[in-house]
Amino acid sequence: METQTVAAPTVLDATLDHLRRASLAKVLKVQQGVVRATHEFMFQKGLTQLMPLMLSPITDPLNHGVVDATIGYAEQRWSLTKSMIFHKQLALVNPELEGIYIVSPNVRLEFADRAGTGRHLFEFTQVDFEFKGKDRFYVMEFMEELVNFIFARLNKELPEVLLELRGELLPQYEKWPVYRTEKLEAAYGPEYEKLKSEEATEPFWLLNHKREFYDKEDPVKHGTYLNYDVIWPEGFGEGLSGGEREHEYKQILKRMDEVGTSQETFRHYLEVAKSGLLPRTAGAGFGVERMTRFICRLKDVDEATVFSRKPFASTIF
Ligand code: ASN
Repeated sequence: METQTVAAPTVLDATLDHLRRASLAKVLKVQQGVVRATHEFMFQKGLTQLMPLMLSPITDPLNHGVVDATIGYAEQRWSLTKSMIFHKQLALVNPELEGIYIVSPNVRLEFADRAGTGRHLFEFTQVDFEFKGKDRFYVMEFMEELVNFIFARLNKELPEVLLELRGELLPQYEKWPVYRTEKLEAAYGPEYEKLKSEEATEPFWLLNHKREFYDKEDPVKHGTYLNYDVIWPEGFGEGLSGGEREHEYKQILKRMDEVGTSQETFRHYLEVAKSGLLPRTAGAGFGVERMTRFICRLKDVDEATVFSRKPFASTIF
């Protein structure tokens, strides 16, 4: 007698399911709306758009470990871009550039422990922006205004899609609440970010993460940092990070020492800093797919991709 066996789904089946799923086209429309509105806002505010770079001898050392993504070319090592933080600072050495932004692809080969977070992709896009001579208050207000601008645009352009995907139109927010990491941690324990995000109904700011050397230490209160994250509400978690930047040579060296960053790797960047050319800047970057996820209330950020980029998922395209 013949037995019918059902073949186990292959990687190709899973890829095709991901590619052909019902909501994809609508999610992409929303994402396109986010990018279009962002460009419009940046243009109105006078920022200059830079094209992204994917390779450089230096890139963001990041606050957490990832798998090395470097290649050899022309007798040196080139890193795939993890963020364009240093190129933002260096671009602003040009005396005529004041505010810049980049729609920037980032490759971060996350370890397997980030596969199930719903928030991580090993390749994603961030809108990265930076201002000369501005401070954290300016950047935070800028971001709040940008989000209201994007949301108002989407409500106008795609109301039916929003109703279908998120069940309601997008809100307009007043000023976002501001919290400090150490206070939330004391109140909620180590999972403070997740717990507060789950409880929140509007985005909020989280100040003072001890992070990469380039985020400025408070010159008055040593050991605290002039940086900020946006946390999306309803449990969607972190959506932006940024800060005022270290730009003074001695302070950069001190911070590199503290966090264990190689001076050798950054020797040319350090030379620029030593010559006093690095301007005082502040900026941030938000994840495009994460914003799409929040807007569309997607379970996993990977639902904002056409080709899965979930850490360690077997992927063939
Ligand atoms: N874009 C971020 C910033 O401006 C850096 C990052 O993505 N790690 O601070």
